[in-house]
Amino acid sequence: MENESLFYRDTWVEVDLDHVASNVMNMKQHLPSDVQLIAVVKANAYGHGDVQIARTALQNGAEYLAVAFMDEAIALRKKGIVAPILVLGASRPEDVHLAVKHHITLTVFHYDWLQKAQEYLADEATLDIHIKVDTGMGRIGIRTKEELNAIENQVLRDPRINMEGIFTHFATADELDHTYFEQQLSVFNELLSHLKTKPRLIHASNSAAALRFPIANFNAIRMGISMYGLTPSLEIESELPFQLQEAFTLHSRIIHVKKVHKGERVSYGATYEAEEDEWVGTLPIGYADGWIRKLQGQDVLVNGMRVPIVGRICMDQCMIKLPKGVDVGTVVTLIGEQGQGRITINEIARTLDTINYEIPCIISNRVPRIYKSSGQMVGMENSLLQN
Ligand code: PMH
Repeated sequence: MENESLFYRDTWVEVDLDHVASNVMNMKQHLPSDVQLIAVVKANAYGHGDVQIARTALQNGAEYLAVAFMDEAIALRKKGIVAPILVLGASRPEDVHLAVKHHITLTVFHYDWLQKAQEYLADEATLDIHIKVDTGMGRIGIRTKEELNAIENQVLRDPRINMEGIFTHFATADELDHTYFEQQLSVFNELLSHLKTKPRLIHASNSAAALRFPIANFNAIRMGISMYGLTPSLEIESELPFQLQEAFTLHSRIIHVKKVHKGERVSYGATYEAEEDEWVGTLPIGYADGWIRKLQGQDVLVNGMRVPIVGRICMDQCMIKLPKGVDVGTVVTLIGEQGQGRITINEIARTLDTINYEIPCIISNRVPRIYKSSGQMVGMENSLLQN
């Protein structure tokens, strides 16, 4: 690896690809052998890095990839991924030629969209589609058998369009109460019964449903959050059929250490006042990295011990209170294990009053991602210095 492609600021994410591999393998083992695994790698693989996660998932049993929009799919193609990719969200009808060119599968969720897309399709083109059914998520998708029939008839008459799949999405599969999940499932089954031909792939389950409800497997599931080692919700954590292994950790190094005397202040607003003579360290991470101001007061790990962030978090830096003077360059773990200490993504989500999904997504591309396998660095992504 050339030095040019490294990074020059001491803040980085480490992604343990072995953990991703084991989560995928465990899910594969949990599923019947005829159920395919679609690895959801949208949003830069939930902040972990699209191509590395895609490759790891494909090498460990995933058959298909899914992203949110076409740019994400094209990005994966440009990085050499040849596996099938489904765009889960909306694409523009006028962009169908790009889907054809890059062998990207598009989601059809409205009859008018299909008609417009047909106008833009070249005669010799082949477009793979999955139909999206809205069974209660209320986001995108067709809702009636009339719409489904209209789309199916239109597709069957057009040799350029291959209806490869049909799918829906659950709104509450991660909740203890199964009622709404069951309602959605029966709406989906009812609509499926009106299809003239069953497409090759029928899928409904996200991680939570795939982990909990075999009845909703059909012949593929879409694995997102659990591939990254995170529970779909805290309330179902005790029900998980296998141990998930968190892949994403966040680290920095202390760049400055000083003694702050009693009464002296720290950071914008001068809101933090030292109650006694204290050691304060500065970290090169701030809200522009996604380490947002609401994390003031959150602990980080230094020499395996918890210490708090003090004063306001700045754009690129923040300060921590140290029990004693430590060396500049000391590694600080903001998410992950260090010695006896551990800070989980769920803990950060709790501090921010949000869900674990949001945490790796908000750590911005400004923070380089290092990839590890068997404890060794096997890759690196620094979006700032790419090309
Ligand atoms: N399928 C669709 C259509 C999705 O939107 C998502 C996640 C998944 C599968 C994967 O779900 P999982 O991560 O729970 O396994 N989508 C989102 C979302 O739009 N907001 O949070 C998660």
